Amino acid sequence: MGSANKGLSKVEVVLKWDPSPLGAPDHDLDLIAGTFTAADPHGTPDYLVHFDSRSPDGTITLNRDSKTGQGFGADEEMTLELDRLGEAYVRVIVGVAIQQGDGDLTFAEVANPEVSVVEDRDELLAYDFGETPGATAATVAEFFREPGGVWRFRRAVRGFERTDPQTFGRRMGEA
Ligand SMILES: [Ca+2]
Repeated sequence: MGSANKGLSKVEVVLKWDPSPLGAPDHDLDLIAGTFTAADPHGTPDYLVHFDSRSPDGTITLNRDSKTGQGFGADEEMTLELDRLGEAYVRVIVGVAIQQGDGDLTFAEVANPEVSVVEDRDELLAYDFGETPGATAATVAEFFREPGGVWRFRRAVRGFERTDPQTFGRRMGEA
């Protein structure tokens, strides 16, 4: 049976960006995952996973986080073990939010933001935020459970303008 029939099991999400110019305030981007149950698949997330919030059952893990984008390779990295999620969960949305100071910091103002979604060696998504330059947060990926039980991926790019990370976390199910 090919992987197309098997569905997704363990997925990695990687976020990279370059630091702000010398002397400018740090650019802090956050990977955020929201989980949704069949009772409310597009409403308020059942729980969120980000730098300050862990998955209660350990199925979604933020392995690496950054407040500056400094260093080589991944700045933030998240693992989603979709096949271990409880039966109640039917949908997971992954997005990226920019921490806001004064005013609205958008993806167009951040140097080289890039997010990718990979399972084994298969790249499911590579996105450079070129479609959402004026947004301060954006959903990028949707995982959903089919009636048969297998998990599928769907690209789900949607920008949220003038939205702080907390508000984005509450609204990301609208994507
Ligand atoms: Ca961060």
